[in-house]
Amino acid sequence: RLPTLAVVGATGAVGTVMLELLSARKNHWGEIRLIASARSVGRKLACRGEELTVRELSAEAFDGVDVAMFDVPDEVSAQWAPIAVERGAIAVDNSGAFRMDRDVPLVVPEINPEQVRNRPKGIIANANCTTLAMIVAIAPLHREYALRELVLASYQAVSGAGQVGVDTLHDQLSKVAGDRALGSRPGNVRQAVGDDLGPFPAPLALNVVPWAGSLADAGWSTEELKMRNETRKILGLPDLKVSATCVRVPVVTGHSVAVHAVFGSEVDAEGAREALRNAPGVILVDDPAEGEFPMPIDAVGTDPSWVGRIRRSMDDPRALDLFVTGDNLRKGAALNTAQIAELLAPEFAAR
Ligand code: 11C
Repeated sequence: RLPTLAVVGATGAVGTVMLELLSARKNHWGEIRLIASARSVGRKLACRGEELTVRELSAEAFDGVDVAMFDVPDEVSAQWAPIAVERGAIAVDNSGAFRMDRDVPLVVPEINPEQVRNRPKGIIANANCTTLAMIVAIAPLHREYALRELVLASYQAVSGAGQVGVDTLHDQLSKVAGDRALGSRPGNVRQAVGDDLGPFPAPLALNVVPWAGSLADAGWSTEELKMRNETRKILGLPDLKVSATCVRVPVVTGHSVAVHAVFGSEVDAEGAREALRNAPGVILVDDPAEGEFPMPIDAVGTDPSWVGRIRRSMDDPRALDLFVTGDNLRKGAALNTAQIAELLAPEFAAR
């Protein structure tokens, strides 16, 4: 039989992309049930050509559900994913609530699909969007050259902070548009933008902000720690050295990462390109002479991680430098969650 799927957080930025993906991808599902918080109850949303009515998040909403996807804040997942499991569902969670739990696999279908079976809590976690953009390109290089260390700088889009992030950037851009004096004197961009910074600690228009997430120990941000910890877990390399600096940029959708990767053996740029050309979930866009680079304005709305600027380090024959861009709402969130759920669907065929 075709399993019943619940989409929790159906009205959010990721939930909206999820409904598009469920409509466009090969169908694996019988009933699709849309669930959200009380304020969205009764809203009608299109999915697979049908109009579905949003139901309120409650324990009963999970009765009869086989797979429940969660695209909600950490605290909502922490509370409700175990309730969905109690009611008989497998939970696929896109929040950070369970990713580092030893009893919860952190799955990227191109890298460790077998881990979906190893789920003692009935929960499977989806990685952070910045980690996902980068890791799909790093895993094939790790298989080729044995990864030892990553030095990362992210360039993260505002939609990583949800629809409020997108609205904030567009509002700020309209405030600064046309004034050619802005950005040439201290403080004048802040003044033009005003006090409404939305979810960000500083203006994003005409600026970059070296901050994403919240403050953790010793000056690191939670986003930087996620990149380190999740990369180690997905690749099964608990001692991998990872240093990340996470930066928010005035891009709507598409997280990018500049990567310096050190390996156990000597690398060459053409060998790396060959490994990436054949890798699932990756598209190689690496022709600077023709102006072809991985960039968010091209990667948005597409499934793969776009990889380019591949160079062997001038000072270390075991190191590569490269640039990766991926749609943070698709592979970074909804798509990877959908792919995990699709790995589960065949389990229900025989029931
Ligand atoms: C951002 N990466 O761009 C974050 C959003 O752990 O799933 C996703 C946070 C997470 O702000």
